[in-house]
Amino acid sequence: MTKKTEIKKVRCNICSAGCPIDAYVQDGKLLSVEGSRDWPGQQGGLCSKGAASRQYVYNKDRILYPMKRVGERGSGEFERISWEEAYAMIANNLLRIREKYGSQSTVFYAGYPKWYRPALLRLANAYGSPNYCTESSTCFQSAAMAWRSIYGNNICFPDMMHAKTVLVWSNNLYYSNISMAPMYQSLKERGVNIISVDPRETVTSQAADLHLKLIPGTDGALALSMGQVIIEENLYDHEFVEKYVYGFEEYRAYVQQFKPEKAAEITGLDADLIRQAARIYAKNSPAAVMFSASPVVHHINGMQNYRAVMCLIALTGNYDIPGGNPSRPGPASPCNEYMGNVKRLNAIEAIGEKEFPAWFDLPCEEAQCSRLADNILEAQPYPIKAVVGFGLNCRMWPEPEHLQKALGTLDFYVNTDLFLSDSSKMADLVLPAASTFERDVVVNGRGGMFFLSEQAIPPLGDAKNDVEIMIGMLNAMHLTDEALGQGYEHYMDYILQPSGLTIQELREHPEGVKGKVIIPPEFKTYEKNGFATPSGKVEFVSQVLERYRDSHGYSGLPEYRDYRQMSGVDQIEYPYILNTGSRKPQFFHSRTYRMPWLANLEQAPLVELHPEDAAALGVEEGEQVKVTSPAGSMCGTAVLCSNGRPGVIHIYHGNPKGEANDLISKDYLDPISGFPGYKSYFCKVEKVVAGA
Ligand SMILES: Nc1nc2c(c(=O)[nH]1)N[C@H]1C(S)=C(S)[C@@H](COP(=O)(O)OP(=O)(O)OC[C@H]3O[C@@H](n4cnc5c(=O)[nH]c(N)nc54)[C@H](O)[C@@H]3O)O[C@H]1N2
Ligand SMILES: Nc1nc2c(c(=O)[nH]1)N[C@H]1C(S)=C(S)[C@@H](COP(=O)(O)OP(=O)(O)OC[C@H]3O[C@@H](n4cnc5c(=O)[nH]c(N)nc54)[C@H](O)[C@@H]3O)O[C@H]1N2
Ligand code: SF4
Ligand SMILES: [Mo]
Repeated sequence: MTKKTEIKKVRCNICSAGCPIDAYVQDGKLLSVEGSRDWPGQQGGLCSKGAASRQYVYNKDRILYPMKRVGERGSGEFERISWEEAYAMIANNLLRIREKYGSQSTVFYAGYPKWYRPALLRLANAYGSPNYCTESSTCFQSAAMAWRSIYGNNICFPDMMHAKTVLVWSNNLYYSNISMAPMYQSLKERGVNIISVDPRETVTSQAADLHLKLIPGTDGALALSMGQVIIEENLYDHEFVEKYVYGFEEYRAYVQQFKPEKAAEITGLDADLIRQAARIYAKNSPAAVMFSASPVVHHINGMQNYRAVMCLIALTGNYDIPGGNPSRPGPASPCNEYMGNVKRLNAIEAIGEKEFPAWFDLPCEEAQCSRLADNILEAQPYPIKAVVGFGLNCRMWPEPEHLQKALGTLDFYVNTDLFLSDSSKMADLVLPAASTFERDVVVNGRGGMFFLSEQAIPPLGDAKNDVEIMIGMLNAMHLTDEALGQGYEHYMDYILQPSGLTIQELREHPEGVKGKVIIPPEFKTYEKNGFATPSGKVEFVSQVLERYRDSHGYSGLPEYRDYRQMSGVDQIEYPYILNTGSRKPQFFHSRTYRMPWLANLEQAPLVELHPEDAAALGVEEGEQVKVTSPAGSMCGTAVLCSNGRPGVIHIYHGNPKGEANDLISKDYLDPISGFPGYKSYFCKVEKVVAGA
């Protein structure tokens, strides 16, 4: 007999916004989804990706069973096995490898999903490996490092609700974080001054009062120039600077090189516009800076560029005040998002430690794995023999085939994913992850609220949630961990402990429960606690970076170095700046290309050209073009876009029909953060002539 339809309360997990979904379920099947009607701001709505959730869950590429490789690596030939066999295979291989090569020879890697990361770190620790790492080697952590090098604490997100001025330093929330749109719109209604720094006109920048449409990757020169204007026009906060800033005199002297006329040459902006932006930001306090996890730091000079931006907050006295950038909650880093703060083992050298030492001193609590492929292929800093991946996909990394090749040489490689991705095909063993509709997960919301994202349907096939799989691995290897050791229910209670709540309470209250407030809502905390930097002050000259001046050429000041000079690329041969990966509403990295509703919106990879460049190349809208960089080439369809700057080519990444990451060199990395220069490499463009 057909049962009646139930509504289950689930959090979408296609991106990290975690929008509340009402899932309509009948007979264990997901019938439809809509944004929770009882959630303010959602009211039935979901973005295109969330609305297509059924195509995510019931996708033909879903991995449904544990499967062991039977064909050649990469052939995609697998044979179904039981969970017992899978766990035994993992335990045998990982314990053998640990015995022979040491615990550091196994790398534990997490892709974009954030919720299971603390558990993976625990698994790595229990095994004894310092090599816990994530895709955050390309996302967020460089901004977090920049922040820590100045302020010592975790990044302070803007208090836009109380700001008079909001400086949106590269963020296109209408595409990348749509749940913030109502709040952003309310800024306009309140008459807040909005300044946007973005090389393109976007929905977000169009709502700004001032748009600084700079050349990508020149953010540091702009920020230093704003600093110069603020000091010259005596608009800075003398009291804060005198009392709390270390290195102000060096900074003051350095910014003299970036008078607006000079910065205008570097950034392609008008000098008066730079002055205007500096004045609006400095004169209309409280002023908040809104950051992004990626575009400013996806350059080989990106970490220092963001440091230059972040110095403006202290310079104008907007640090830790209401309406500025207050030092209060907000998920501090992906790893602290959940309770049970746990530290990475650091007794053994981790991958990335020699090349990117500041990453480890401004502790990112994970290893820097941008060079994972080289680490494997060159046995550096020691042999890497196994990878335990949860959502590892080469598509997001520069020169994806290089990582594929490296994965193919491993002694043992297991990947857990929802889908049989390209990198899953290289594995010896693939494990089926449950989607958000198939698992219970504790969700930590704003203001100390906790929710349960409830399991709406039984897992498809033999799928299990990622943390259950980690628990299975831990037990199979007879390892111990206090949070994971007693099963998944206990794990949920364990991570809830600091909030004083239990999983039972969350089950009884689908509307959410308020937990104990751990960090009180105080401002100007530095008056009591100082700053957790080596000098105890806000460091305009970072002592941590200075440590590596001789060995690595780092500078304590937020020095601007121009990537056009640093790159070593012949810019006569490759005359265009290549900016890859600005978000599109319907795509989420490599994942949503699998969903027909979304993939059908764009049949081919699009290469966005400014009309002036298209005219010079003799290319018309819709024609095929070949884009070539020193690293590789790809073909796509030309789209003429006047919202960007002439001389800059934009391509989205992750498209299986044409991968922008094939164009980015694996060695084109920020020497401080290790982040790839996804947003300012170089290319040439040619029209593809049919039959030629
Ligand atoms: N060219 C270029 N490249 C970029 C960027 C760019 O701007 N330009 N951006 C970079 C940034 S900021 C980021 S964050 C990275 C993202 O890089 P990735 O994390 O690699 O991105 P995804 O493709 O979203 O996810 C990786 C895998 O996780 C799987 N997955 C999804 N949900 C789950 C789950 O619940 N469990 C498990 N086990 N697996 C799951 C997906 O199916 C997918 O195969 O890309 C980076 N790469
Ligand atoms: N739909 C969708 N949403 C996503 C994602 C996705 O793949 N799809 N990915 C998620 C992830 S992992 C991340 S990190 C966030 C990123 O979130 P956002 O930072 O908001 O996303 P982007 O569109 O990459 O970049 C924002 C703006 O930065 C501009 N930009 C590019 N280069 C530069 C530069 O050199 N300087 C400056 N100042 N601006 C620049 C772009 O033109 C763009 O308009 O989005 C998240 N949300
Ligand atoms: S913004 Fe879209 S994809 Fe992200 S959680 Fe919300 S509905 Fe899901
Ligand atoms: Mo990201």
